[in-house]
Amino acid sequence: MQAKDHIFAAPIAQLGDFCFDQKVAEVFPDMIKRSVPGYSNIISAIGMMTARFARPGTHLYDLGCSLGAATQEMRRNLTQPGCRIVAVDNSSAMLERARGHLASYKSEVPVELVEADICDIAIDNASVVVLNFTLQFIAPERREALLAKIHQGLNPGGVLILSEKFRSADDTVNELLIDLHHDFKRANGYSELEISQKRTALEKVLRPDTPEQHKERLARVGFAHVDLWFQCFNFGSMVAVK
Ligand code: GEK
Repeated sequence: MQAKDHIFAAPIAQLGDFCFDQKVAEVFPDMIKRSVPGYSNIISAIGMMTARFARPGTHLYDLGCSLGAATQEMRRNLTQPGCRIVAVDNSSAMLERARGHLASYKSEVPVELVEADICDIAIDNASVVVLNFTLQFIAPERREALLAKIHQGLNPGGVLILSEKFRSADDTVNELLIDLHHDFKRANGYSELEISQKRTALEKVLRPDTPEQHKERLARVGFAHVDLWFQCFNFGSMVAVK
């Protein structure tokens, strides 16, 4: 049974900034499924793209891996020999649980779990890189350097799968997508108080870009082929091929 997310259910007098601590790690699978429209579809598609883009003897990266949901899907779909998956997160609570989660499946594919800031790690000989709802937590001024490093570490023909919460450049559409997302959360059992407290806690730590900003930046760092392959309300996923 998955632990249910009640983190913002009671009034919190001093609402701090959201962080990925022990409490969040405990309820994370429930939280992300009830909060991110399309999450399960995106995880499945990460597996499908891994099967297509992984090359023998290369590295695959899951950056901001949380409990390793994408890592596990990559591992399950990897058929090429001599590969290694590197899963990185800077939350020790997340990584501890990811280790247990990944150990509960049988697999021959080596997975290295790394506790680090994804802006500080080396990326090399990569065929697949996943940023599944992680770039949005990186300070805006550090995003381009991180994407440039990923582009440099990918082999020609390699892929980056970038999933994000988006902002729409059109204010009216932006409000509509935010409202629809809140309807989605209500339909998944979150109360008005939970929705509004989480919104406040995320305000400073999650600063979304528009799909256009993402596309322009990915092209600027050198990706030859970039497009959105999925969107549901203000959440979506892009594919960028070197
Ligand atoms: C999934 N990809 O289930 N360095 C390393 N990790 C970071 C950093 C950083 N600078 N900043 C944030 N994180 C996952 C879901 S969750 C998305 C990703 C969400 C980590 C943070 O600790 C958390 O585990 C993850 O990025 C973001 O497919 O909660 O909305």
